[in-house]
Amino acid sequence: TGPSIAVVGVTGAVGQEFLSVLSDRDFPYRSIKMLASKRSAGKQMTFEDRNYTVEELTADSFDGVDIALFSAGGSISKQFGPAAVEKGAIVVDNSSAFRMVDGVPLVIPEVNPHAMQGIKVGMGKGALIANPNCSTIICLMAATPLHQRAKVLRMVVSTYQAASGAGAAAMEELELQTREVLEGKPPTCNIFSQQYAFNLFSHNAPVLPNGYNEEEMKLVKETRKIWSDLDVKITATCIRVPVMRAHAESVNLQFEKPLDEDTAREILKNAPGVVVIDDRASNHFPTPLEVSNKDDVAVGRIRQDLSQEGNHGLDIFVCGDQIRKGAALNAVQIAELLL
Ligand code: 11C
Repeated sequence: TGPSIAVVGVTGAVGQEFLSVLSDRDFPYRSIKMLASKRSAGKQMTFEDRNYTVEELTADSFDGVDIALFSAGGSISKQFGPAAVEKGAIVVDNSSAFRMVDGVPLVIPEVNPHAMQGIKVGMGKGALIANPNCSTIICLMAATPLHQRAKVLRMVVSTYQAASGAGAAAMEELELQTREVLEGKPPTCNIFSQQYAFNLFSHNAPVLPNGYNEEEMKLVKETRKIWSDLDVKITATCIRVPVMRAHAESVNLQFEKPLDEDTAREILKNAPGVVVIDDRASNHFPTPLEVSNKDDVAVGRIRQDLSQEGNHGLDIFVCGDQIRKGAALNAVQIAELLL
């Protein structure tokens, strides 16, 4: 029993994580299709003790599919997402292709589940739901509970983003380069144009005419859509750091109403999907390694921003697994809301 599922991009890092999360959460399904590009078609894989053959993604792949989880890049989503919807599937798309399209819900289940109200398996037609960018999800998991209490007027985000955001090949390149540098060899630069191991650099997304890169503008635009607040002021600087699979973000918040750090800590302790790691005495705060392979986003360094008067500002430091809450887990949570 349960819906018929298709996983698009099943051989990728997020595709594989979709399967782990479906299994971990005992997601009910009556059938599951493993879809990928022609290159991967025919590969054998095992999932929950059953053998599957990876099938080539075509427009006909979605006959009888109730929920399609997509993570195969924006152009594949644009090419096949609408076709899947046409066939009656509800597409949960992890790419940026449809996030900013009017009428497409952009959802973090803990933050704005109401945005996808009325969209359910069995409603008799397909639909498209977008999964936000990983850095937006991780930031808003911590910022939203505070926003709900004191209303964020301005947010300054600085990210420290992991290799996984650029895919499995970038993770492999980080590992390879680390070995090469330690052995005194020149690092192989296929995915990134410069040395990644023992270095950091501005995010590899294209830089726009306004000087921001696309990753930074995603944080700005997606937050406004998710919060339904076109006035919130946001600025961001996104950096790629040599970390495997979890992003870290420093977030400075300015509020309309005063909010003291103790109240903020209590709010965050009670926030779903958030854990507080904020031990000043032993200098223990969130790290990417501690949240890797975990569902919860960790927040710490919760402190009053001294540069803002009257408790109107806070600084926080957030870490979250990019592949899990930043992508696959969030999408599967959306799928749960469809049942
Ligand atoms: C990164 N956030 O960490 C990116 C990757 O819009 O889904 C995902 C880009 C996107 O590099």
